[in-house]
Amino acid sequence: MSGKPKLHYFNGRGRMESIRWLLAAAGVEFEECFLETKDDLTKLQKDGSLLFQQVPMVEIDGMKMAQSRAIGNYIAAKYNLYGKDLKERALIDMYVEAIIDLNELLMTHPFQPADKKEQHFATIVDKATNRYFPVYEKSFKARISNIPTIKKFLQPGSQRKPPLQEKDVPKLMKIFH
Ligand code: GSN
Repeated sequence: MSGKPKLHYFNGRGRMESIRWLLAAAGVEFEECFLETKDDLTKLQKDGSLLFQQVPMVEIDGMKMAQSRAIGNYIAAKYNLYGKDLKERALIDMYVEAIIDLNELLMTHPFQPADKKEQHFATIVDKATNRYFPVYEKSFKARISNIPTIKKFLQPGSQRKPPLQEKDVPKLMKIFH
């Protein structure tokens, strides 16, 4: 068995993408096991691999970790990406929680019923524009994109995933609903 972390999720961003980014930033190679069908999820649920019967799940350091925040916190702490003191860590937690809030809105958009989609989209635009984006520094994207490990992750051919497309929705509905 290789010592690489093994990520169990579907082949898309969702709640795993920030974990992929963290590992990429830390310069850690990882393997991915993609759920393609409901049976793939059921198999993991039945063999006791999922603490709360949910993915993301990451095999790392002899653990089968569940809960995306817990996984992210573990990787960030392990690779010194979690601040130099409690106050810096608190700041990181605040920025992370805000992005998780926004990501929840984005992730659920493709699954909104047709009559709610337009309003939901308007909410996303409003919250992104007026609540979340102003908080992040203008220079943030340029600075982060220039960290060598991130630069590599942003190149074509990396394990970074594209945004979810409408065409992917039926397959995900079959796996998770
Ligand atoms: O952040 C977390 O890992 C958890 N608080 C939520 C994980 C979650 O909701 N997983 C869904 C798949 S959708 N996205 O990530 C899941 O595994 N559903 C299957 C089920 O039987 O609940």
